[in-house]
Amino acid sequence: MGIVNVTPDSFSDGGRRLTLDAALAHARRLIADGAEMLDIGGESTRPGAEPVPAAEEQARVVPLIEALRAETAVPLSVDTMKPEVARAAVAAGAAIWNDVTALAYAPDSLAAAAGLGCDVVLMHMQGEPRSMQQAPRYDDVVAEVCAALAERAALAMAAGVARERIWLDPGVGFGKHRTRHNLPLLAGLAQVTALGFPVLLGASRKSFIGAVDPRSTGPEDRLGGSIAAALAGAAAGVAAVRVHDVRETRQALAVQHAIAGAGAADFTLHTDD
Ligand code: 7PM
Repeated sequence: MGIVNVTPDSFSDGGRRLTLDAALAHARRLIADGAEMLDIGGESTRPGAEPVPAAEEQARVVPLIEALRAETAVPLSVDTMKPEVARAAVAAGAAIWNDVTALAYAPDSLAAAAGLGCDVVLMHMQGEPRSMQQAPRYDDVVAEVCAALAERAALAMAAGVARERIWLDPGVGFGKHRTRHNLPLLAGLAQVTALGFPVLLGASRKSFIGAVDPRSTGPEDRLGGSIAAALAGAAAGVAAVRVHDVRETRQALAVQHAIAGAGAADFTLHTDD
């Protein structure tokens, strides 16, 4: 799953069309690099970010979803906690509602997801985006994340979301201490996949990587660590990884897969292809 942000930057500042064109160009590149899904976000879910009003968020993501829908069959996901934005995104052609609050932000989120009939990603977060990194606490991070996700999945199903529509995500970096919580969570991912739902893992460029590697100079300098986390996820059976660097991640996964296959080939076929 490739990450597409539709947010004004220093180049496109003030220009809706420039922002859209930059995001569209980026989305096309991710597809060419092998993305099998795209996650489109209008920046409402960023820790510490200024809250973006629903109308603004919708005006950012809907035109991109419409433009992509017209040219690709790649499933599109919308990264939002607001049911009105999810509704508009699905109407525009999104197939997946990726909600970092696991449908807990608005009182009508669960019913909205059930009514939309789209896939939903239920991500774990302790606390709320503005304050979640202040003092995250767990006795057993893996067990508590699993219990919370199982509870949100049960609530979603009770509200009418079909079991087959539900994805779970451990929420790396969302109310987790950079090393004390994120690393054990990544080490224990097999317990999340054992819950029986497809799991999405988002570790790309996150700050725990910078905490492990003191040489890392910032988010752009975390590719190696992002790939290490994606490989750990694949080994634990996650169904998808949410990443910035699709091409490099696919290459790493392809080599991991090829090496795993080579062991068996050792005592069967001996060919070069
Ligand atoms: C600043 C801080 C900018 C954090 C962006 C982020 C996830 C997600 C995000 C995730 C799912 C990022 C995050 N992360 N949705 N949305 N899982 N399902 O690093 O891990 O992209 S936003």
